[in-house]
Amino acid sequence: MDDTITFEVADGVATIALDRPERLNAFTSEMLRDLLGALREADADDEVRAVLLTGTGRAFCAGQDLADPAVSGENADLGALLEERYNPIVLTMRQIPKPIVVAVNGVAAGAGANLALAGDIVLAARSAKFIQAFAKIDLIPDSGGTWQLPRLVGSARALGIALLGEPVGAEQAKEWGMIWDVADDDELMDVAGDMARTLAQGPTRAYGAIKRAMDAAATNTLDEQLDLERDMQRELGRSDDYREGVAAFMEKRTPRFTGR
Ligand code: T3D
Repeated sequence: MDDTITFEVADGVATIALDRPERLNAFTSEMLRDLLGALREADADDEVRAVLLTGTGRAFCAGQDLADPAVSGENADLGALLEERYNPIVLTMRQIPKPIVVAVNGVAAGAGANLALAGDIVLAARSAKFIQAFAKIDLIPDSGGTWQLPRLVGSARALGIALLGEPVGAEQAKEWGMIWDVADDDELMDVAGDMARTLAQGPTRAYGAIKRAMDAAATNTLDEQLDLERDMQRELGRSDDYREGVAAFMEKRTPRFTGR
């Protein structure tokens, strides 16, 4: 890894920070490679039960670094960049069974906004804003933006946000259902850290199944979804964590989930 991503594991939480503050954490190819590596490391490490993704400095991420040779050369192939770098990150974020909390500490623009929205629980600092900056440079929202936005906020708002490219403030994003919650700027990391640590103590098998089921609902019929719920519930009903959850409820104590 170069030094544009930081990765730390503590209390069952892998904290990944985009760390190129002098460029508002805009992505270079190497940084994208390292972000994918960090997500895969978090997935593979049994000690990690939740992921916290954030940015260093005043921004979350300004999207693709527009000065990077991968996008600024005459023969730049933006499709290849998406295929090789951005798309695997989005898919990995959705496929990792561990919950991903995103703490949007400042502006999130372009692919930076859409990678934030690929998380499971998105918390934003009150001063943060989300900008679909793409159309301003003759591009479409990528990194899953055209998939996520209409699902989150409905097509009227998604189209307005994408066509106009205007900043959507944190409070507005919450009101529209784009994100989970807003915290005061100086409290964001405490709130996000507490949430990630709480999730890390939780029933991780159920969390993974919840992520899969919610995503599957985008393409399943009701019939198919009911079948999926039945199959998942059958499997979860045989888990140690299910037995522990029920026992703890009956005994009025805090459950001790193990992920088995
Ligand atoms: O290859 C492809 O294009 C395919 C993939 C596309 C994915 C994408 O993400 S496309 C969208 C790329 N992102 C943008 O278009 C956003 C560009 N940035 C901005 O609009 C603004 O910087 C912000 C709204 C994010 C923040 O504005 P502000 O006023 O708070 O800060 P600033 O002064 O504009 O930026 C601070 C510095 O960061 C500045 O450098 P300087 O003047 O101090 O030397 C600025 O140029 C630099 N910076 C900000 N964003 C980028 C960037 N440098 C390179 N690439 C950036 N995306």
